[in-house]
Amino acid sequence: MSVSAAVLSVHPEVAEALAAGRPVVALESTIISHGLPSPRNVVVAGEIEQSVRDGGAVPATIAIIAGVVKVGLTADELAILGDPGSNVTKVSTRDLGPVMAAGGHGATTVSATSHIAHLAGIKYFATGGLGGVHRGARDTWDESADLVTLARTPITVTCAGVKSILDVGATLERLETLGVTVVGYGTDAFPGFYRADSGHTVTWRVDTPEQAAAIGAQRDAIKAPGAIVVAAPVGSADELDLDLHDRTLASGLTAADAAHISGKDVTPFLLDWFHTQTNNQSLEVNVTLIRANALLAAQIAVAAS
Ligand code: PSU
Ligand code: MN
Repeated sequence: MSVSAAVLSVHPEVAEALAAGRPVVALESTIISHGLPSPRNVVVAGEIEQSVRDGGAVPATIAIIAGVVKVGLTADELAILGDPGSNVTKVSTRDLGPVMAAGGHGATTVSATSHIAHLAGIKYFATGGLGGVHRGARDTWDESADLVTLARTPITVTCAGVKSILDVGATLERLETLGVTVVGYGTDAFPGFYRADSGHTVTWRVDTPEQAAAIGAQRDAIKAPGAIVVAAPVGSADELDLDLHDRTLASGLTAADAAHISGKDVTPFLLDWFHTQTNNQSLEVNVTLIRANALLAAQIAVAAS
């Protein structure tokens, strides 16, 4: 796939690894700019990249810096994304053109990151939790663009399921309709982001990185258009307490409603609500699970290479 270097700037370390067929894992940047509080976000961004390296792969964090789509960021670029004063737009696939045209900074969601990773030839991607169908979607029609992008983007994304702020059952139904393969990692239960078990089950299960890589290879062989979601639960010792989770979610949904939060602001609002209301316990769970996902994605990329 040829894309002008003027719009898609691949970091030399990433470009060399891709050219040599070495494992590379894409990472999103919305979690840095809109999912985690400053200044911890920049520290965590570095830790996530380190987890990918620990797993034996090269990290490629994706974002838009001054209108240019970057695949693999420098420390200075990570710092720009983490600074609340930088005016970083949350960029889903529909926002790519406008932010590039304006020469702005953009933090890419799972949707935009998957699209760019695939364009750059990267087949593995790690995140915290996918977006999906929001509670109340019957009235609001609020469904993350992550779902439709995953339907048409043949990558393997490692995550802790979908965010527990969502309607998880409805999201799983939509993933089925959209042709996205969902695989539990070491579990038959679909993970619940802050919680190991969402209360829903998965159709497919793998227990090793090799098994996950084999599914990706066969998907590619048969040219199935959609993503494979490798859903890895947070460890039982690291979960958010169930009562605290349910109470915080209920109060957060009420608060979002009262403040008339809608559209792309809903997810950042609820994540921030969790972090403040749980005294950062949810933040620690989020950091733990995303680092574990980054490590696992690297192990899958290594197994495939
Ligand atoms: N996972 C996290 N924190 C996040 C997100 C995922 O642990 O901040 C982000 C991802 O970028 C995902 C986005 O694509 O939230 C979904 O936003 P929305 O619901 O507006 O589509
Ligand atoms: Mn939305």
